[in-house]
Amino acid sequence: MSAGTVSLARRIENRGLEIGLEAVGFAPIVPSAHALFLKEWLRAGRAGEMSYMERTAEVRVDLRRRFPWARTAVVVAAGYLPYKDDRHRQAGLVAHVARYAVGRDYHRVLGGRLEELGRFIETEAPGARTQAYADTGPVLERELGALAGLGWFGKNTNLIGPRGNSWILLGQILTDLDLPPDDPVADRCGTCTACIDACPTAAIPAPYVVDATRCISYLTIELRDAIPAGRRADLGDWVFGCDVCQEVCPWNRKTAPVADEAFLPGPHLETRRLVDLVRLDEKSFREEIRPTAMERPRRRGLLRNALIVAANVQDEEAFRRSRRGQARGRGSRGARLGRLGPRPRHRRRRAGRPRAEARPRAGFRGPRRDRGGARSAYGVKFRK
Ligand code: B12
Ligand code: SF4
Ligand code: SF4
Repeated sequence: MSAGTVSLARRIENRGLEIGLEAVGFAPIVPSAHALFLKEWLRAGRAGEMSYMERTAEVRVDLRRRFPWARTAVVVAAGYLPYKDDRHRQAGLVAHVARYAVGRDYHRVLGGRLEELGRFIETEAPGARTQAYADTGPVLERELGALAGLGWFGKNTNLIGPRGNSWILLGQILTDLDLPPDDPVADRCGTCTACIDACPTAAIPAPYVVDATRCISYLTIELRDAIPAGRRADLGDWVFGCDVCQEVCPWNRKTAPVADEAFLPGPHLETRRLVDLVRLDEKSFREEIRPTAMERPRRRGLLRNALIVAANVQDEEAFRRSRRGQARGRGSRGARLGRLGPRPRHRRRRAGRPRAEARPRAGFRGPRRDRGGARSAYGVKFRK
């Protein structure tokens, strides 16, 4: 590498730090060393309904298939830990929302910073080509992060990053510049298995493997349909995402919260209790939730999660005051809502059609208190 490219890399790194990134590293664009692992993961059905993972697998494992011009990935990490401990739970607010989602939508926050860094690169190296992604492209972001020396893969598969913790989000700029690669960091998990032992749903069947179909994060964020009855109790009080395998990681214990305003709790959670969330109307969703990462499962998915959590934590007021609770017993409407899942798009288009397809699945029973201890559709009992 010439002195020129080394100094350009340092300027890019410094600029990244100036605009609020925690670290910037450089990785060569090479085929994935774990291509077979990804393919096996997909074949075993661990991706569940995330069909985009399957569709883009060939590009993920070899970026040059879609970006033949790309030589280097400028990989960035942004620290996001908004607070220590369980602030929202303590305040009686919506208990558990993954910490990455309590602030503004990181796709936009990080996307904006990457755009700025991309412009800087193009100014410093006129004619350079760039393509930025923040969880939006067909990229194995953690593998690129590891290659760029930003951290190592924890056994929970999260990248444990530059400040020695995994409370980071990743993004990258692919460029045709040849920039000097950073050295990978050694794995420091050692004999620890805390994340594997603590996962409430046994979603980490082996070190470095996550079975998404069991993971609360997948069930509450990615799964579009109803959460299978046998999995509803697994959510516990997680309304959106899950942080357990990070909370128990000894590397995360001493992390200080960030001062970055973008990741501090926003109005969508500051005052919201579960009973408010189950009544979330379209207007509040549009105005308060949409600018955050919590918009991903759409309003219907959030309501689904909140109702399940209401049942799990025995919050009867929340259930009673929910639209579903109020609709219960009103024949077809109660029945229609009985599916407890966001209606897939094709069904929504035909929403005017009555009955047959609106009927709940066989065996559905609402969480009725008067059922004398029968297990509810949420997989939990309401106490008398
Ligand atoms: C699909 C996805 C999910 C799925 C599947 C998770 C998973 N582990 O794959 C679900 C919905 C469950 C999920 C959950 C979460 N996610 Co997510 N997710 C993604 C996404 C879009 C793709 C990940 C992927 O490629 N999965 C495929 C599997 C096979 O990849 P992998 O598990 O990383 O496996 C690699 C290694 O295991 C490695 N490998 C194989 N064998 C071995 C052996 C050894 C010894 C080693 C070291 C490595 C290794 O090879 C594989 C391929 O690179 C990325 C963004 C992106 N484009 O990369 C974000 C991303 C990984 N998610 C992220 C986050 C923040 C989360 C959550 C923390 C959110 C939350 N709080 O709820 C949880 C964490 C759950 C967990 N323990 O992983 C961040 C992770 C940041 C970080 N510090 O690592 C990412 C990078 C998004 C971002 N831009 O910041 N996620
Ligand atoms: S995010 Fe939660 S459910 Fe998913 S692997 Fe980690 S601890 Fe398990
Ligand atoms: S909890 Fe232990 S095994 Fe899991 S990622 Fe952290 S150090 Fe590694």
